[in-house]
Amino acid sequence: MSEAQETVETRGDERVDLIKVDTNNDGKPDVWAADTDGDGKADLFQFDTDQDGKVNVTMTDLDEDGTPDQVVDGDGGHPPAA
Ligand SMILES: [Ca+2]
Ligand SMILES: [Ca+2]
Ligand SMILES: [Ca+2]
Repeated sequence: MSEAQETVETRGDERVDLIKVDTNNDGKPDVWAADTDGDGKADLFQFDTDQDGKVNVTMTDLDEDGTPDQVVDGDGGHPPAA
């Protein structure tokens, strides 16, 4: 983990997790797709790649065209709600 964590820009501030998946069935979600601006479409995607419950990779799709516009290590300043 780097100390100066990058922050990603999101479309809005009202995070709603549309998808939360526990891919390895350890009881903790490891893939998230969230809507931050209330339009019902996911624009923030996060992945816990080492299964410690903390996000390792964050992607935002600012124009919601399905292609990530920004990808950073860590949670990008947007930790998932517990
Ligand atoms: Ca959205
Ligand atoms: Ca992790
Ligand atoms: Ca995009």
